[in-house]
Amino acid sequence: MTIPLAHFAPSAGGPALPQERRLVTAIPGPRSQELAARAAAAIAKPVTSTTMPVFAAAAGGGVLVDVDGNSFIDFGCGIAVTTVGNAAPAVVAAVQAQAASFTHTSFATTPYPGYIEVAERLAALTPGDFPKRSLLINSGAEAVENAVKIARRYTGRQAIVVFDHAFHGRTNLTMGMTAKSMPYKSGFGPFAPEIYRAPMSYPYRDGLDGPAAAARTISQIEAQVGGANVAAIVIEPIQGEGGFVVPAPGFLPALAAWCRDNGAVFVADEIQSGIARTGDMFACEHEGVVPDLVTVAKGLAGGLPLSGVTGRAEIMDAIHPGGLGGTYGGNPIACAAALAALDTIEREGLLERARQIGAILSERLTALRAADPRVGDVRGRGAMQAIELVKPGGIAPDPATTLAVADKARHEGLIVLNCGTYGNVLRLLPPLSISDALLHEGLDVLAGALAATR
Ligand code: PLZ
Repeated sequence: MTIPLAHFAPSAGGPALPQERRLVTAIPGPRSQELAARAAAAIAKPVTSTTMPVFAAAAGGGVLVDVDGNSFIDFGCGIAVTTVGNAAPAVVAAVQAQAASFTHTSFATTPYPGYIEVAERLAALTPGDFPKRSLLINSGAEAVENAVKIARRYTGRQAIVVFDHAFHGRTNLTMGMTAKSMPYKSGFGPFAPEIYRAPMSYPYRDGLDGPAAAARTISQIEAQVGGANVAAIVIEPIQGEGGFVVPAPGFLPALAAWCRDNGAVFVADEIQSGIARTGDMFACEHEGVVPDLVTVAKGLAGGLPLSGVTGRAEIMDAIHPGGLGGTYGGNPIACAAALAALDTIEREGLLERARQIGAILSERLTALRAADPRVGDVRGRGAMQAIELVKPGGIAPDPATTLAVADKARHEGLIVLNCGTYGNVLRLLPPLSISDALLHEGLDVLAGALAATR
């Protein structure tokens, strides 16, 4: 796919921005430094960015331009959100048109067509050839909260099974479902009851194939929770914040089958992995897994806050009238953005583009691993891939090198995010609107940062 190189319009994002890495000041530049001082005086310290030291002015295609005019290659998409590109033209137009007609009515008060259209699209796009229903809300955590609510009401059971390295959000229930203590949970308890953590399949670290990993997990669930008590298994088909862990083939299908046999609801949390990111619309499709419920957010609405739960009609409709909702859920502007983002994926062939990006990432990252013993593992799918950094000679995590490499790359004009339970994973999440040239240049910057951190 080619990005049109129109003239530079400093206040406008979208693909019209010059598609180049260009550093014109030290990082951070003077305007970013000034904003950082204001942020420190006005914004709560715990929400301050620890990723990029610069402030955004415009973004689109494969770049983000800061307030000093520095242009960064974007391998972050926020946090895996602007999959169709930042300020994607169709999204911008849809948002402008919807905002000009009405901004809000509350779907429970006066419904509108956009919400229905998004639900229809999600029913068509999610795996499974059966009647489906959707609920739209605002954030990923809210989607996971609702999936749990629905599964408990439908099954009449309480236990929720989650996994090592899982991330499901920062609300009280989803904090409890999230695995990592710092920074997500430490000091924020007590957490909600009836959350049970089971072993994840993590081929690089456990060396188990899918069936063996599933047998271990299932025997733990049966012994410690009991099949008859499980309302739902909630799992990220490719884990996000926990380190882009891809379960061994066969693990997800075995868990889905166990849910079917035990009357539990199988929930795929596709908030980070879904909506074309992996080269399939949903990551669970890769293994033909059909979840009962799917949670979506991030890539769904081109950067606007919108999330959803989509699943089997009989499960979703088991809730009493008025039992699900929220003031802002399915906001009309966010719905218009989602329809435009989904159209963009279709019109521009972005599933195929995600696979092409995936082929380039795999090849380049595998070459890095071959040349550098600190790159222990390369994993992921499509435009969702990562390297795990370890101390050479073993698999001991190396978070210090990971931070140093990320910091170096960011100062060289690449937005790159870290993640992982042990803080030793660099994840690459380029927008599907990035050009091959920028993708390669971003990978060159990453390789250079690795070489400079020896
Ligand atoms: N489920 C799989 O990836 C959000 C959050 C980072 P919200 N991931 C990024 C941070 O520092 O909070 C996420 C996810 C998966 C749920 C969520 C939660 O989505 O929209 O952030 O609530």
